[in-house]
Amino acid sequence: MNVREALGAYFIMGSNNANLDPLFVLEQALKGGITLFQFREKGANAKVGDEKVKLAKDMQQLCKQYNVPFIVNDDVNLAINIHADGVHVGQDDESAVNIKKNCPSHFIVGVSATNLAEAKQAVIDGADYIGVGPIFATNTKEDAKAPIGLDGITEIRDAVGDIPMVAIGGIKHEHTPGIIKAGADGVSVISAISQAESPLVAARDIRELVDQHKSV
Ligand code: TZP
Ligand code: MG
Repeated sequence: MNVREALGAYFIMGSNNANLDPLFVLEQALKGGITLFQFREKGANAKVGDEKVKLAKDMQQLCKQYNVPFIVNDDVNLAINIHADGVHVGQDDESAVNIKKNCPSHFIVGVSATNLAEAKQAVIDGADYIGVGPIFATNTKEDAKAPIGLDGITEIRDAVGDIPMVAIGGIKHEHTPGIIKAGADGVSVISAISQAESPLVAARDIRELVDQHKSV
């Protein structure tokens, strides 16, 4: 997988992020042209156990139909067990160093960074990409840190070299050009797609802006 390319229009969702059937929303987003999907099943009423595994597998299957890589948030064992394309971890999760040691070599490991020090450490730890943010204020993540803004993206980009990097947090489709100009390889969104009146149109709007502004 070309990680930098995959990071363009990165959709993240769990069952509680959508008001409609999450599988329907995911398929709409796939039809709209998302380039990567992360299964992030956490927070209020999140599915656990067999139900979580079933939803993950159903979503993975959909992603396969559209040739879009499927990444699991936090749950390294689930990612390995269902042969996901990778895992995304935050600062309080298993370390990227460990995951890299114990996972197949094609496994993509993404790490969240909320500031420059965390971003630099993620690179040292061998992350395949970093997710930086929140860029703007967001209600989707309860414990989100202070927004770093577009300047925060540029500051991190200047310090970490050319590691694939995606921006997250409070992003709407119209932010895409500015985010890419600031130094990110793409945008990752939850609510801009999962809560949109048409997830298909929302995904297509983001994808079109990514294609127009990203030079790969
Ligand atoms: N990490 C930092 S902000 C955030 C995560 C998971 C939430 C992003 O959701 P939204 O709806 O795109 O602001
Ligand atoms: Mg986490």
